[in-house]
Amino acid sequence: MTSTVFITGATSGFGEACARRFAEAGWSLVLTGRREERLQALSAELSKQTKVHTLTLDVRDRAAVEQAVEGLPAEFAKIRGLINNAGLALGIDPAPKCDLDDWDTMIDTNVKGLVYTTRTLLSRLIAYGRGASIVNLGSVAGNYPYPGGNVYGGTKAFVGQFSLNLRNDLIGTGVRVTNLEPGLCESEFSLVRFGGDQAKYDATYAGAEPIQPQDIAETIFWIMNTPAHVNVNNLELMPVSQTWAGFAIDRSRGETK
Ligand code: NDP
Ligand code: 8X3
Repeated sequence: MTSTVFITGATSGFGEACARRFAEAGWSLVLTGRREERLQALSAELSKQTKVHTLTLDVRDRAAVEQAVEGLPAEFAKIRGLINNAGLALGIDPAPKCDLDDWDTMIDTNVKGLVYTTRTLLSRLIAYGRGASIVNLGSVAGNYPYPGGNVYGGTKAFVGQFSLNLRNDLIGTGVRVTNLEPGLCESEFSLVRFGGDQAKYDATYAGAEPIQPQDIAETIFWIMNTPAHVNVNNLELMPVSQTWAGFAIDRSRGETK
């Protein structure tokens, strides 16, 4: 029987790379994102390899998510894999300088969008049962604080705890849940974060040999194809070039006795 994977945010980066990786292995694809043209182009390309269904939607729109899933054609209705990938960071300013609208957008997308998609697809994943998987895109930003990480890191910490709690609730169903936590990866993520500033994008990755979307796709493909009795709970990935900085210390108080 053909397996079907539902990928949110398939119009670039990890989601697009996952679409290619799963198509290569013959999985049917349900691809979602807001940019219709990109979805159509990817669909036209991958339809030569496998069955593809596209859903142009904004994961923040709960009704749109529910209607899209309800209206899935019969041949895409049985879902084995859900990749909750759609997400973004906006800005890297310290909290007092942040735009509250940006915080809203990150919470609405990374937290609420992921929750809407998960809840709406759960019955289909449970119906698939043994061998089904959910992979949620968390981040190292959910594990470690960094300057300017504020709400973005908070949303990814939510993804981590939600993933663990979901595992508990799905015991006995056969559905696996993984929180995948990448570090520095090269994708449009940084263009989005820096408002399209190409120089900041280039500086982010310069000389660092960051993880590529294909590396993430290969990892997700592996997670979803581990034996059905195995659950990868959390998996954190960083490029070899990335480690941790030390604690920050405020020395503005001058000499102490
Ligand atoms: P990209 O910017 O390349 O891709 C993000 C995808 O999310 C796009 O396809 C975009 O599609 C989609 N998306 C964003 N907002 C919405 C929305 N409201 N509704 C539907 N789709 C949306 O970034 P990455 O591939 O790098 O990131 C994917 C995920 O991985 C994100 O959750 C990110 O937080 C996480 N991550 C990224 C890391 C990195 O360094 N790159 C590291 C760790 C985690 P469209 O604009 O067409 O809607
Ligand atoms: C993306 C990785 O370090 O830019 O989630 O927050 S980081």
